[in-house]
Amino acid sequence: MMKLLHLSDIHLGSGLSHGRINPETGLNTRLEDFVATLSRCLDRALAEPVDLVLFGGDAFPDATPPPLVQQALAQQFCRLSAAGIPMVLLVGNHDQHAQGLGGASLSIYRTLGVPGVIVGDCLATHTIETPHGLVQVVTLPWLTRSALLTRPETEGLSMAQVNELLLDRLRVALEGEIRGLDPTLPAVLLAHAMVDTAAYGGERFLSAGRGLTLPMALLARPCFDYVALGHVHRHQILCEHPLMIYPGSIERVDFSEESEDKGYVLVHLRRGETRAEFCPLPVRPFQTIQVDLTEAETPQEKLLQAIAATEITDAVVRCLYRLRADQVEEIDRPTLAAALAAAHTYTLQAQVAPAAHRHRLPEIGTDHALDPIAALRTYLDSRPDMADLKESLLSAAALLVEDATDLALDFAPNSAPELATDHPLDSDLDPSLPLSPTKNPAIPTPQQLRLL
Ligand SMILES: [Mn+2]
Repeated sequence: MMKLLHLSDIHLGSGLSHGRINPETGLNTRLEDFVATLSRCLDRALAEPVDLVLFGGDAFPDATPPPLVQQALAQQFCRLSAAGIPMVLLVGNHDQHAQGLGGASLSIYRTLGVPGVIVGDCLATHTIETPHGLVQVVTLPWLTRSALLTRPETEGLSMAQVNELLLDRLRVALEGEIRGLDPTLPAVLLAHAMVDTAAYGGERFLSAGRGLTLPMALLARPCFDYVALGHVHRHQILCEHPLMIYPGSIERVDFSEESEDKGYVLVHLRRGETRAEFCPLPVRPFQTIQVDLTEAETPQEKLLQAIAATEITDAVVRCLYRLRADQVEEIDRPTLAAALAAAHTYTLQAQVAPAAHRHRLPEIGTDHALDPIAALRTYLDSRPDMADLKESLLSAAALLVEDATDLALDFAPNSAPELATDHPLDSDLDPSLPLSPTKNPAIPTPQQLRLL
């Protein structure tokens, strides 16, 4: 019986906003967490030892990781290479260049000829020699339309029509690979894909037209003894015959993975008798504290009680609280900071509830135009409770207006079409987190008051 270790979605170098700088190493603690978890995972591969390691794609947040991050991953995979354990590194959507011209961040391993490393950046069958015999691995990386279709073929078609055409091409191409398989040898399909029957976390929802979704039946073919998936961050078993599994990400990338177990899959491969076990990895906890203080007589106390009731030691914590405008001054940040000191890192996000009676400002009508600064001044004149903030808000607003042109220019290159079609399911951006102004010039909704 052949033993495989299947892991996926490492995303090394993402989620750094949840970490802090380790003064001893100068590195972000979340990068260190991810490396330690990957190392623990590969320790198992070496200790068994397994016959083959399958990586399901998304090594980094993008195709151009900084050298430090690229090197951290290489140091780990080289341990397998040194021990003579072969591995297949599949290319996920985050590993591909946005232009779709090939050249993924993992291709360097093939260029360097690292022994035992196969890079799966196209649909192909690889026959791999292991201590327990030969195994066939069909690699199916993340598909972009340019992989199977030319521009003239897709001209004038809707997104749904393009996806249908792409699926037709894939069916034919996959059939070709399947017909070429040697039926006397075990066969594995390694795919980075969104499969239609997969369950996503409640906090993430599917939106039609973004990324290609593959029907489960297309991949669940009896010729495969195991179907190893990557892309969805939540671990799940999609099919029993053949066994088809998403191991999920190895570390929590953002708060949407707060309640998910993280780990890898150990597979015992045998024709018709394949077994697999999910092996959890001990990863840093994420904790959300959410409190509505609008009815509280002593909001500060209620917030402190909620913090005290949560296991925050060494966790990445976010504290979301809702309060009335007149309660804002009752919240004392230094006291909250002291209460949250045991957390690994924390963010405080206050939401000010809108006042019960909204009154229109007589000075602002549709009959005359106001520039943004004048509009803000008129608004602040109507808010005596914000009088002491007025001058700082006005000067901050003036700076924003001055920078607006620069920000717009900075923002434009990031909205490349390929990025726009990237599926939000494993996006590294947590919409609840404050974004740095250079990355997103969008102004928070008026009810949002960020205390960090
Ligand atoms: Mn992915």
